[in-house]
Amino acid sequence: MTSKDFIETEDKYGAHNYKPLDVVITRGKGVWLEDVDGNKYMDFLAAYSAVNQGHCHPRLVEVMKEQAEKLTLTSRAFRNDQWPLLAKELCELTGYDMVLPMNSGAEAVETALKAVRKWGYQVKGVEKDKAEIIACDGNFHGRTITIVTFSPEEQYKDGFGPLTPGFKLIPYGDADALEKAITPNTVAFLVEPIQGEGGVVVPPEGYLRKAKEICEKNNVLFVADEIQSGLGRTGKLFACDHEGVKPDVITIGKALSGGFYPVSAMLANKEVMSVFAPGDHGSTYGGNPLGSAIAREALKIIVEEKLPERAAELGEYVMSRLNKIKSPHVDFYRGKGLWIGIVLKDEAGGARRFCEALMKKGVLAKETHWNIIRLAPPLVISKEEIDWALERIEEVLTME
Ligand code: IF1
Repeated sequence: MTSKDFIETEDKYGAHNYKPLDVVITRGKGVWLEDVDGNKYMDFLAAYSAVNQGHCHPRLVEVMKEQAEKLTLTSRAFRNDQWPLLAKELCELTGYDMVLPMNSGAEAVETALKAVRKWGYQVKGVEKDKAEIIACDGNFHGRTITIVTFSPEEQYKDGFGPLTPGFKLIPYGDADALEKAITPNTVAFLVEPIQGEGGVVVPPEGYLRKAKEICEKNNVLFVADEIQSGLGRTGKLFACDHEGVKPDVITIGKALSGGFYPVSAMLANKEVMSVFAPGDHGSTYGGNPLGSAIAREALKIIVEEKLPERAAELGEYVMSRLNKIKSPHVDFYRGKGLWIGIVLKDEAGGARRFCEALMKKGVLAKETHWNIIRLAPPLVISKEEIDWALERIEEVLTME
């Protein structure tokens, strides 16, 4: 079958809930991808930061094979010998007391929403069904009905009502707005420390610290969604680490399994996690031995291969090189670590044509909104590979 055949088959039988670039990938190794026609591409999206460890990391292939031959799923009706070790290792790495495992990122966020609501009723003493959660304009936290309720993107919720009550949106990066929005019924503030879908939006310096202080003062839980920003992408293990902020609750996913298997989690201290009693929440696959074994190894790779440090160093290098490009189309660059948004001028005619031009040159990147090119390669990328990509990025940014 050729690319064209695969595309036709997908479009005939698969739901049309995406509009992907027409490249049909069949294999991946490190930062490299290969399509069914034998063309090679460098991956500058990294599956939205799920493959920070690089495609088909040999250590993950090994662990996955080994565990798959041994035991894959018991459900949580029984215990297994991998989940306890993942839980312990995650808590030791992150400094949280306890962890609740799920599969997708959206499920981890849903878990956090349930936890903070129940905390509000049981611990804070909010009246039944009155809990309020504050989120930010420009957010992306997933696609469930409750999560799209507070999406700023009309399309994400249009046609899916009735939606879930109890959410309020405030401008991102504005700590005063947070202070003003809090009421006695506010149980939590949910925030991406850097907004991904928003277009790699880095909030003003000190914002997270200030927001955390405001939350503490008002007995409101600070919940950081680190599903995309966490696990090395921004140059630290968590994006909140840049401001020395330790959220009350964090959600992680994506790179937690290095692209091998959907594994997500919510982390918190004992006070918050203790609101969950047996039967309150769960998932058939959450904490399964296959996913847990993979996640344990994926975390070890992040630490042992110093992926956050690499992201910090190489990110700075990419940013300095980008700033030297004289492009008629670029308004400005922003980002942290190996997570960079190239914000184009209105006259540039949108980011899609630049991403398509990059694809023709062998670099796969994806636009976000209409005018932002997002760069987020796997964190195992070498300086030589970055130079190779930058050459092509420069060609594209300086084209007509
Ligand atoms: C898609 C975006 C990126 C996330 C944060 C939770 C989730 C995500 C901060 C949910 C997911 C994804 C989903 C993916 C595209 C992607 C994305 F453009 F849609 F927003 F990365 F920028 N919190 N982000 O970024 O995690 O349930 O998907 O595992 O196609 O929807 P999930």
